[in-house]
Amino acid sequence: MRECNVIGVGGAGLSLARRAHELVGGQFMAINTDREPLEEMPTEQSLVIGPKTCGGKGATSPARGRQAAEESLGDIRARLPDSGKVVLLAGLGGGAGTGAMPTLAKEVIQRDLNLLVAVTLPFGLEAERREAARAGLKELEATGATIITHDHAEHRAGSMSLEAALGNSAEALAQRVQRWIKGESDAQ
Ligand SMILES: Nc1nc2c(ncn2[C@@H]2O[C@H](COP(=O)(O)OP(=O)(O)OP(=O)(O)O)[C@@H](O)[C@H]2O)c(=O)[nH]1
Ligand SMILES: [Mg+2]
Repeated sequence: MRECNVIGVGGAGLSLARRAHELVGGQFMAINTDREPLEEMPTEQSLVIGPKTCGGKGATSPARGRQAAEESLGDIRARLPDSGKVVLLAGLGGGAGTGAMPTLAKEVIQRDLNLLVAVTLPFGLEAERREAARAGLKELEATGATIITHDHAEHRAGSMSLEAALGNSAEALAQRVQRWIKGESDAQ
């Protein structure tokens, strides 16, 4: 079987991808506008996008995340895998993950690789972020990619700490990614 490529995008995407990669193995790649969190990733396959647009910091809005991906399209094309299954993970609602994911998904689809997009949706408290996430999700749907979502607003009980909720979402998505890789997923 061809290897699987697990790719995290944006701050939350990195932690989600890290957990998924622990479970499914294969190649791990990390993409972000923010340089610092990338340096802590256990992979040499990390890519800072939009150094001019974001100056090595967070994108802060999806528009700037998208611009970062466009600025670095050459690097993205050179670094994305050209064989194997691909899983793209991000927490929707921020700048880098939400803005860059559609560009990345389109590039993978153009390579004719089997793609899964796995994303979290923001907590109910994050109203502005929920709006940004909804728009981002629509854009991802338009690429035709297979998408699985984990909605923090649905899964976080009132008493649950933020840390626990984030851990749960990483675990839940990792397990669904694993089922997809094994061909047992109903996501399509
Ligand atoms: N599962 C999980 N979700 C997170 C984590 N941190 C943030 N989130 C969620 O992911 C959304 C996006 O946050 P980030 O990933 O930090 O944003 P980003 O893509 O890095 O965007 P910028 O920092 O603006 O460039 C947030 O609104 C939260 O809902 C995390 O550690 N784990
Ligand atoms: Mg960030």
